[in-house]
Amino acid sequence: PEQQAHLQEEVAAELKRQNAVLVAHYYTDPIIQALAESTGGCVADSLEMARFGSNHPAQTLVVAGVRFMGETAKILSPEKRILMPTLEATCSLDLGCPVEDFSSFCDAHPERTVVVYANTSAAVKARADWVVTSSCALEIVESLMDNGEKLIWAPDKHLGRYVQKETGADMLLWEGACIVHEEFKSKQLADMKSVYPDAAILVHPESPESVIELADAVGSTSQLIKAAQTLPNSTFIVATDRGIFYKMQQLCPDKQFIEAPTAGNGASCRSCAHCPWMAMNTLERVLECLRKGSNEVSVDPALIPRAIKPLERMLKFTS
Ligand code: CIZ
Ligand code: SF4
Repeated sequence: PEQQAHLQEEVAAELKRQNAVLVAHYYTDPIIQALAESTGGCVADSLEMARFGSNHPAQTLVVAGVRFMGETAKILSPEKRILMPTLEATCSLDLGCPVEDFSSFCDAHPERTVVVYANTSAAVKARADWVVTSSCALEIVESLMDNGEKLIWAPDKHLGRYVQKETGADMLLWEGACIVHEEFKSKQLADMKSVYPDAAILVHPESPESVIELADAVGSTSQLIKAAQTLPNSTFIVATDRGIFYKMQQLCPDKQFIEAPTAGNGASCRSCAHCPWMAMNTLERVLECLRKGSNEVSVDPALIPRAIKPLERMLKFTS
């Protein structure tokens, strides 16, 4: 702990010296989230990370999260220097949606509007009409549907299925999944609920449909944090990355938060309620990228003019 405190001070000093700002996702280590807060940066979901980064005057952003978050920051602010604690932190949704296959899929359905989740590569975003995150997907799809548009949705099939069910939109779904949320199991969740009958169940819609069906509140990370604050329950079973407990506990110190069960709880499961790529963001690596100016994010300049359009549409729609 003493060493951690020392590292935190060093990062804070380095951020100041370089006039840089730390932008962290809710799924990163609580130590990194606390540091982002105490140094004038932000802790948020991917939508608000993107907005904060593009609005902030700092010329250097340190993005603690996964690769697509750093790329999004670069696309929105090509003139800024974007550093990441690691460039190896990817996402199973991004990996499961290679641009060549995705482009062919889109080409086969030219009459459909292409909506992609933020968890995708810059090249996939460049092929899209809209980028959405889980906190604005329902509203954006609803408005496209009101406009009479038929959609292609990629890459998360569970979130896609959920949005389709809620809105009734005509959507062709890509077959991607998040390795963290896909592990939540409805049978075990129902068993846990019987042990905590008064608990409210909070579920991120990247989870399987059978898990979503048991939820008292379904939503993005920021929406689940809001539900934890507004629902009257004192106990919550939470089906998303456990990194979110930092913010929930901070805002609701008297409430109890329990991790929703996964099939492989224990040593056998690499991704049980915690994203292995988010976990690659350590305090040591935050300091190292700042000191060395290493792990600078680059995006093919040829992609930026096309990738920025669907991102800016999303930011404008939600502003
Ligand atoms: O699972 C993710 O990567 C999420 C929830 C991203 C986001 O929208 O903040
Ligand atoms: Fe991707 Fe899932 Fe990790 Fe989020 S939690 S970055 S969706 S693998």
